[in-house]
Amino acid sequence: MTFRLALITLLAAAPARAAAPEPTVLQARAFIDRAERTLEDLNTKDNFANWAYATYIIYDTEKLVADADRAYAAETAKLAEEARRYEKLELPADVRRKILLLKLSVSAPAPRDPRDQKELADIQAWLQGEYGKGKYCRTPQMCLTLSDMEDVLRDSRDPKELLDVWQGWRTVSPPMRKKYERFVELSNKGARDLGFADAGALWRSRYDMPPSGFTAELDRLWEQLKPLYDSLHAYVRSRLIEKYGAEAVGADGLIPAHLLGNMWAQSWENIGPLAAPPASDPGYDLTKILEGRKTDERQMVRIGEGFFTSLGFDPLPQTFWERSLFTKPRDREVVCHASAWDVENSQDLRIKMCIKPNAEDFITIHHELGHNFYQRAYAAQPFLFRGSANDGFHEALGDTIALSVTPEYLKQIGLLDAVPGAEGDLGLLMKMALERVAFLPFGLMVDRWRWKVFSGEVKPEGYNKAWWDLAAQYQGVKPPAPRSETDFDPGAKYHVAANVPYTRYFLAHVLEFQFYRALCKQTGHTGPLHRCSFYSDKKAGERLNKMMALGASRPWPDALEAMTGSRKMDASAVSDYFAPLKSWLDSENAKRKKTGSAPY
Ligand code: X8Z
Ligand code: ZN
Repeated sequence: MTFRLALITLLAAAPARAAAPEPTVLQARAFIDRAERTLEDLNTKDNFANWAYATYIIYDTEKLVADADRAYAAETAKLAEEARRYEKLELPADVRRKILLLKLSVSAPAPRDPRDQKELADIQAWLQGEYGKGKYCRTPQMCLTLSDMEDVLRDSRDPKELLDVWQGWRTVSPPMRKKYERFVELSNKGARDLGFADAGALWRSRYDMPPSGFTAELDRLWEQLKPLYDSLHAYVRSRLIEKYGAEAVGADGLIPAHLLGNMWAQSWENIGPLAAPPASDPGYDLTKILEGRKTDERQMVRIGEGFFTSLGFDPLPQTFWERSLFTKPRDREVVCHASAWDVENSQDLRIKMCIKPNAEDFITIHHELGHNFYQRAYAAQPFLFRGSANDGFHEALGDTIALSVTPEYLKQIGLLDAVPGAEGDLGLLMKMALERVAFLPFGLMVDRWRWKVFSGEVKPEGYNKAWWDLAAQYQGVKPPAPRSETDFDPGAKYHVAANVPYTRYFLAHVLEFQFYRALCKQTGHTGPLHRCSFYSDKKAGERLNKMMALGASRPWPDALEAMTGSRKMDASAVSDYFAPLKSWLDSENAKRKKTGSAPY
């Protein structure tokens, strides 16, 4: 800052010189072409470093990743600043859009000062590593990884044991707190250097509309969805009271976070048997089927790939099978959180995931492969357009495919002998609601928290309280043990530690139902929406491909229109899908209220 001021004074004192000539449109295009070439090269290097770190966390890979991240973010910030010269020109639409995407592309934008740049990249790499290595040691000899603790939450119904691992995992994050505080300061500095109010404002500017319009869109969608979530929440809560007792659950209308089968209470499919509607058994359990057939990790991925090839997509390249990480290595630290990679513009696609042979991971495999097939579909786009229409689209693709994993589909591929009749519908819908409806408010609250943190509305001394206030407000969930500001529970969630924006998952959970409904309509499906599978429908594949091939070249409403005929995100497809469950939940909840068995 001092340096810049000094420079201005110097210029003012210098004799008048001819003003720099106005740049031309031709120069603007040459500039952005060059920027893309430079960034593509740095991005590939950064990808190699990140892969090495995420699959082998040691001091050296941490340093390599910090340096590669820093180089990429610094170059992006420098180019974004240079691009300002051209912004006043009457630019062709593609050049203008690329300049915009350039400015928005880095989630923790680099500040101007090189020392700040290094500090920011160092903190980011460190936080990721802490999360990946995190363990809870009951005794010095008995340490549990996140993966071990997730097993407990999935399978145990002993509240003491559940509480122990819930608290145990959250011992990993308090050391992150101070660094996170500094991380917020530095990313805000970078965002301000680019002309945004703070880093949260930059994130909210990624949706082809003014940021305030975007938050209003989120509110509108949540209003559409909230009644369904509330019905599910009330029913699940009353079933938990039946299981664990009124005292264990409490009388405040909230659900203790350790009873929902998931470390973050973000999706509840693992308590399926506890919440299943009586007398509506779909008659199969995918986890048991996979276990029974001894389906291994690679085979699970092959089945997922099979869905995509049935739609007409090419099989994944040989290198995918050679370079991906499918299982948790025994001899080294890795970041187990699932991710999909495009290391060298679609020539080197990979996934990294510590797969377990269960239904939850089977679905996540489809999610990850959706990323890879998206990446391949837009590979011919110029670098800055290699992304999805908005980040929700990328997250929605694989989930759309997974909605087609119906009993009918499982029978077609030989995993299931008999398809349940209509009597299994409620059970099927409940499973899906526990997975996807339960997720919705969590998908919103994570970034509501971060936006407040970035804007300064929530200060470091209120980090943890603000997190749980939002969990209560949106999810109706509460911590099962007293929390304080010595804790840092947000850091126990991967996307906070790794600085991955989260609203994308909320959007995805709306978009995937919209995509699915449109594709099902096209296949001529009749009957309840949730029984539709577009497996092996080449026309569905073509339509998906057409949307994905656009990459980020057009504003997202264009891509949505190509896919669904509508230019608006719309939660009515979610309501359509779950309509029979919603009426059943409402009548059950009314009955329980009347008999006093559900204290709301
Ligand atoms: O992080 C993921 C994917 C990778 S993009 C596994 N998801 C969110 C999460 O795990 O919190 C998918 C659903 C939400
Ligand atoms: Zn994803």
